Amino acid sequence: MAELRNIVVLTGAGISAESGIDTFRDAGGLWEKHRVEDVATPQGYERDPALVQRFYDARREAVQKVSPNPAHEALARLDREWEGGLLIVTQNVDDLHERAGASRVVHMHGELLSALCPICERRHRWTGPLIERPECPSCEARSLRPDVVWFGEMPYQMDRIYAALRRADLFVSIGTSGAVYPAAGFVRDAREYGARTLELNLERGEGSYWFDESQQGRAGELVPAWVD
Ligand code: BJW
Repeated sequence: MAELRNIVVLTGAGISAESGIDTFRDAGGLWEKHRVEDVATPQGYERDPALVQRFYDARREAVQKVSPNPAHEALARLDREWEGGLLIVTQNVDDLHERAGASRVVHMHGELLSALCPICERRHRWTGPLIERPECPSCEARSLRPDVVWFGEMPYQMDRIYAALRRADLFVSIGTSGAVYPAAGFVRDAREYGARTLELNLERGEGSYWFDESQQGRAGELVPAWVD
């Protein structure tokens, strides 16, 4: 194999499952309890902002009660020790990678602990409930929205992500079902650019076929074993 220098790691809800955060599409996951169209689309937010704010307020509260697990900790170790290029692209809106100590992290679907002004588009760190409709601290807007990416919206930092994929020698996907684009297409992009590809997931997913190697198991076991 060519020299390994640049790594891109993609993470999904499965990496936070062992911390006690619900995934979306597993049995008992968020999409069994809430309609996607109601809580994860701009149209749903327009129809009933209070319902959507409640959904994200509850998740913001839940995330503040849990801790990073051995998978987050192993990636933070990799981040500290790997001298080559590394980008951890997470689809997760929790802050467990950062709390474990990782810093080379991109939140392509936004962050629970950030609120976005729909008028001036400034971001504000937000730990309290948005249902209380706080005004924007920077302009005249009378409410803030969750700083997350809903269906039909453009994920964040795509230029930075594609630049890292183009340079990648290794692409590793952890705990994601591969059901949501553009993240689900990264494995094919990385392959085309010449990277080796590895999947670490509880079960084989929709995109497993595209990986050079696919390992099944819990992220809390597979990720430390891969990193160390
Ligand atoms: C474990 C485990 C353990 C469990 N250990 N593993 C047709 C074709 C192609 C695309 C489209 C299409 N029709 C529409 C689209 C576009 C659409 C899309 O993909 N739709 C699909 C339904 C088909 N995408 C979009 O609209 C996106 N924007 C976009 O495309 O803009 C245009 C564009 C084009 C080209 C380039 C760039 C832009 C936006 C998508 C936004 C997704 N938003 C959400 C909500 C974010 C906020 C929030 O958190 O509430 O993102 S939806 C939800 O799904 C969330 C997640 O990040 C995302 C992915 O879910 P994830 O992480 O994979 O979770 P699960 O539950 O699905 O899977 C968990 C996995 O873990 C499972 O496999 C388990 O087995 C495993 N697991 N325990 C290891 N212990």
